[in-house]
Amino acid sequence: MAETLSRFGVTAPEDVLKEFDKHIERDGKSNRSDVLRQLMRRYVSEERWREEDGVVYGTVTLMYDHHSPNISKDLTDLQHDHGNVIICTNHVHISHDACLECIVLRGETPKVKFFIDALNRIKGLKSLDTVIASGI
Ligand code: NI
Repeated sequence: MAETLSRFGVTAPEDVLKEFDKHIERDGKSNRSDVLRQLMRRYVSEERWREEDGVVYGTVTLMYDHHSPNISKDLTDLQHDHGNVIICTNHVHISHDACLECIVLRGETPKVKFFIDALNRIKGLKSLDTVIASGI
């Protein structure tokens, strides 16, 4: 059966759109819609675990400048408060300023969710990427 498609409008900053198009062209992707559909599917699958019961496993990868005010202390305090869902943390000093941190998680969905939501509220993170596996 054919998929029913819906059309919607997207507003984006010009510089982001310009770079988006540059990558699409470089990667030989056919158009913006294809890439957006792919990103939407990934997002839906990434967020699905939040509605499931039971134990989930995954990682959170953070990038930040450790000179950013309070960030090192905030990250350490938060991880000490949520030790029950953290299996281990890998910290790599990428350069004089930049840090990469990968936190491996295991725990009941609400506890993992609570930790990730708290991480998202930490000021100064350059990126935060979550990969969670559920139903395994
Ligand atoms: Ni570091």
